[in-house]
Amino acid sequence: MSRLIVISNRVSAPKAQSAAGAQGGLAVALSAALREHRGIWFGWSGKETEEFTGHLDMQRNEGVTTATIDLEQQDIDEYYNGYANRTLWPLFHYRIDLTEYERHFGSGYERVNERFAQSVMPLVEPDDLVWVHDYHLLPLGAMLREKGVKNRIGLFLHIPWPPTRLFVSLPFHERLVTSMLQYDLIGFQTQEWLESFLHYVEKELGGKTHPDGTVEYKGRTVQAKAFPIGIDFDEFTEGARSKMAQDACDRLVKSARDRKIIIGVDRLDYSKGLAERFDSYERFLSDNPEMAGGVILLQIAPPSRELVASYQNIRENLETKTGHINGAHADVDWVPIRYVNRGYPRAELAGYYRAADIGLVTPLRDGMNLVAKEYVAAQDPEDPGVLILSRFAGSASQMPDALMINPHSAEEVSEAISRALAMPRTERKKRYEALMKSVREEDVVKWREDFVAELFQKQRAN
Ligand code: GDG
Repeated sequence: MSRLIVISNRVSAPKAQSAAGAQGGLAVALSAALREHRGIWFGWSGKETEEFTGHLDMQRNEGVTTATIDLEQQDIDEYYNGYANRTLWPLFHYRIDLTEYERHFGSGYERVNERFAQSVMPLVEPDDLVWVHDYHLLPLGAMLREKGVKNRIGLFLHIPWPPTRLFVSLPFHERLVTSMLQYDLIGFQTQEWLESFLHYVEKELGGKTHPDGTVEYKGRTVQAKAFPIGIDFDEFTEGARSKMAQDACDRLVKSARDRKIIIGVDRLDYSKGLAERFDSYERFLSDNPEMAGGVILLQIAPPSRELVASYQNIRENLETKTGHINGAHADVDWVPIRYVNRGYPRAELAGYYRAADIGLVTPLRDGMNLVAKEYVAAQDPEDPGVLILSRFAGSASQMPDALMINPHSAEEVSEAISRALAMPRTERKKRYEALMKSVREEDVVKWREDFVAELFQKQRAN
């Protein structure tokens, strides 16, 4: 078995992940992958240094070797808070209105990718498979190639790939995608994002693409393919059976005092459609006055990327909305929205999912969305809740038995809430069983194994 070198923006030690906090889906998925794989996880420590030295901090933690570097303040501003989160993230989530096209972000992004390449080089041995993650590091493979790395290198993109018409608004888009074609394998979450990428390569670069995702470009052959990510099913369901989960479930049910519970769990991010969700919930309350006092929405939303202005705006906006909705609809003994800006340990979260009659997952655009899968995995098989899912989440293509909605339509979401609350147990069970099958079978282990097997198979062709 080849050794695996995983490279991602941040490395988070497995231990830290069981603690409370806003662990993104990426960290959760990678720790699961690395626990069982002999290998190294390389990335930024999250720390700042006066002057970049490339010094590697190597640690071994619960079977995973991590190697991290520190970055300079300017690196963090331009690469992380700049190009990654002010340019690529909004653009790839179809929000060109929020996308900032600053040249110095682009040069900082290239500089940091170069620093990653330079620092990880000494760790790479001839038979290693190198697996790069996400939009922070799109040109890294090409930079490793320039330094003579001949290993098989794969990229997995956790977020959507935007339609060509939006993507071409990015200055130097050709250069970015040409560099990506130095990977051997490029993985996307869904067929839809894969097709957008192939469309771009064909229309804008004049590459030749085949129905199986093979791309031919200037003498190189690259494989592009969809690998839908899943949850760490065993770990998650074990947590869901724990005492901590049971206590959390009991606590929430007790505090709800026979009211129906709707749950939302999301990083505080504009792509998650939180403002639209709150509007839809208000629409539901207005359309169904008899439900006043009979339902609560628990929204758990740990803050993220707080140095980026659009994230400060969404936070303010949600605070205003919550205040407005609660002010307009609450009664002395009932508050319609419980809005919580903090993270909880995973097992506790599982308990809250289980207590909820509805899982409300309404992103405007999402690469996959693991919360939808976690909600299903946490349900009581004998009396499961109902998943309401945005058709714009990558997970929608694997979860057709959810109540599918358009998150932009408050009416549609409001009707779905009514339907879910009235749904007979037999229908809930039927839907749950179908959903659970894909959540169980298409889990993070399968995702990792499929990607690594495909990468291993690909003979480097250049
Ligand atoms: C990116 C893509 C893709 C949330 N609050 C708490 C908490 N979380 C955990 C959830 C879930 C994870 O964070 C969020 O994952 P998502 O998939 O929903 O979203 P992103 O963070 O945007 O992840 C996404 C993913 O990468 C994987 O490829 O699915 O499309 O955007 O696991 O449970 N965890 C804990 N406490 C919280 O309060 N412990």
